[in-house]
Amino acid sequence: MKIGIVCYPTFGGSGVVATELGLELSKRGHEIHFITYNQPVRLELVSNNVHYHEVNVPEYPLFHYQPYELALSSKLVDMVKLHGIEILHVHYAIPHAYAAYMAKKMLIEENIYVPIVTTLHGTDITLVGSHPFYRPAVTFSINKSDAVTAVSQSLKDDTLRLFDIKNEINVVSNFIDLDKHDCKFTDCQRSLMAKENERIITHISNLRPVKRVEDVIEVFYNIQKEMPAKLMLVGEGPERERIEARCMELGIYNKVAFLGKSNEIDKILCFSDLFLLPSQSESFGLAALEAMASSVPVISSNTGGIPEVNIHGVSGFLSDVGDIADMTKNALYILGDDDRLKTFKENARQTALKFDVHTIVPQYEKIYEDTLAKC
Ligand code: GMT
Repeated sequence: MKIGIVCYPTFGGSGVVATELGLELSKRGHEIHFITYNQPVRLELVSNNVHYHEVNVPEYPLFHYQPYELALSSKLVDMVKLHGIEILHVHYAIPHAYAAYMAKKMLIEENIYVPIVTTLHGTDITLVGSHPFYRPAVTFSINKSDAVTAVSQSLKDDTLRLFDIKNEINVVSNFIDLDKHDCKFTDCQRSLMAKENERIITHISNLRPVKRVEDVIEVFYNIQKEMPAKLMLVGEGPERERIEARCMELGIYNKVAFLGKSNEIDKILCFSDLFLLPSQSESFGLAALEAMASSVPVISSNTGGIPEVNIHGVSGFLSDVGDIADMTKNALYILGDDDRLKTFKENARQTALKFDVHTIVPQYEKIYEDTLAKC
């Protein structure tokens, strides 16, 4: 199939999922066209089957807001015509599903029919999409998609609760390439991160308020009082300054490594003993799955789709949002005994197997085939 993929090219989960999906589909023989405003961060273009088409938005000083949706719709029309793209898969409803619908309508005028698959990722539904200013357009574009998927059962339930949806929603989980998380680094590389006797705790996110990074700091503060430990904070975002200030205030700044946007996540996770994800809301929690695939147990909040990924008492523990005392207790339980830690590490990897790329990607292929067959 010739598949057009529209996504955000950033470090965020939806862009990562879209990119990994496109790369895996290309390995399975499909021709993939990424259409977005920057090259997606994890995109490797050294492949005959993978193409990247940049959406440019000309700056016009009269406009307070530059019309990205318009530029995207036009680019989609051009790329479908030029490359014979058969199906468009848009990741994150806003504004991609809306722009794709406009492109589809324009193409129909030229007797070209391109169906649209929309994947809902989380904040496009829960935080942003359900805002009254956006809800009518989001509802419309979900209902006008030819197929809709959500990355967890929890997100499907939220979508049905928050919007008036007539379309069927298929749950297709986020996935992971387990081979990419086979720890292949040396102890000498670990020694660059921490001393031998120190436990390594990790958090990876876009440091937005929804991630509750302040809880990560509080839990880590409690852990390091009980045992030697280091915290790896990976990612950039609006909370960083506040978090740095809090680390200074608590006197733990020298135990926290602010690693920024890193391309070495596999290495960092390879040496981690525990992953913290205390988010306020999370449709799936791809970062937790990446940790688990690297054999890192997860201490997380019990919210959204996380319980579909992190299994309480097996791959880690779940606590109520903001329950720092419970998260600390669970973290110390896992970290406090070498044999127990080893068991949780093995369980984490085992639990991640369910989300293997080779199990999940065929589900998308089936949706494309069924959608094309209906048109
Ligand atoms: O919250 C993020 O890290 C970014 C956000 C995005 O839209 O890229 O992530 C969402 O999509 C991911 C991939 O499907 C999910 O794993 C995340 O749980 C989800 N984030 C939220 O729901 C807050």
